[in-house]
Amino acid sequence: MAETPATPARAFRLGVAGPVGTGKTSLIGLLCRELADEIEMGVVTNDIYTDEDAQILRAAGVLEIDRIRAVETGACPHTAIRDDVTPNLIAVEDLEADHGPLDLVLVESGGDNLTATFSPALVDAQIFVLDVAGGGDVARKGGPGIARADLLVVNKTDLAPYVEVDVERMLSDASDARDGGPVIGLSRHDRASVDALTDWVRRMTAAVREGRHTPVDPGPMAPHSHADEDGNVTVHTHEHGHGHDDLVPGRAV
Ligand SMILES: Nc1nc2c(ncn2[C@@H]2O[C@H](COP(=O)(O)OP(=O)(O)OP(=O)(O)O)[C@@H](O)[C@H]2O)c(=O)[nH]1
Ligand SMILES: [Mg+2]
Repeated sequence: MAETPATPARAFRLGVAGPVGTGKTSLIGLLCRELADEIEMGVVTNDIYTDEDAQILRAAGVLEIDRIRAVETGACPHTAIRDDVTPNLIAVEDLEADHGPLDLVLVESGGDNLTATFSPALVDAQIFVLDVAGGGDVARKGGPGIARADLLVVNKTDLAPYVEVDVERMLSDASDARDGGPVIGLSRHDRASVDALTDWVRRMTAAVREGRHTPVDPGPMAPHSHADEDGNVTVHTHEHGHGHDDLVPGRAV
């Protein structure tokens, strides 16, 4: 009797993280535009107080409006992608219940610091996005997202001449920081780079579907601080088992 191909119980969850303004929403819009005809997709965005990124994607018409959901984190977005993933997990599960079976759900972290990483409890793989406008040295500085995300994207390569960045050098520094792990220089104006990105996502989607991919935690974020409305600064880390519950004003936890 012919074997029925195994159907995965749920969609491949792909996180997109990176500093503010590097092009995470644009990259997700690009992937929807390029792949929605061949892959069943959904999107979840994270912002502190708004659903602006979801609105941008809906307005761009890249995907059916109800397939784009927003999580308003109410706190720094990395809390929701690293410490308490529940609101995001619920958003992904709701999407799948309403539109499933889906092949791929893209989860965007709100713009955050250079070391924001997703928890493997939330995503199966993650893309970390830098841009050339952030400076040619950024890739060399490393950090868990740069060093160990499943894919590093150096975006907006079309802007390199204006910000005096040597793209080849930045890509080779990035590759060194990742011990040869995949790096793609991307510009929405450069067709070959868009094809490289969509190929990677296609291959990763197939690998997850066929059980050939094991999620890896890029590692905890570096210690960092937050200031509340009264200007009180709280320093904290994201070691395993320690979340914002452990916040102690004025000292690292
Ligand atoms: N020149 C150029 N600009 C780009 C490219 N990709 C994105 N941008 C622009 O970069 C700006 C920021 O893009 P977003 O996609 O909103 O960035 P983001 O990382 O989602 O931003 P936050 O969610 O606020 O952190 C926008 O003005 C985009 O149009 C690109 O390939 N080339
Ligand atoms: Mg965004």
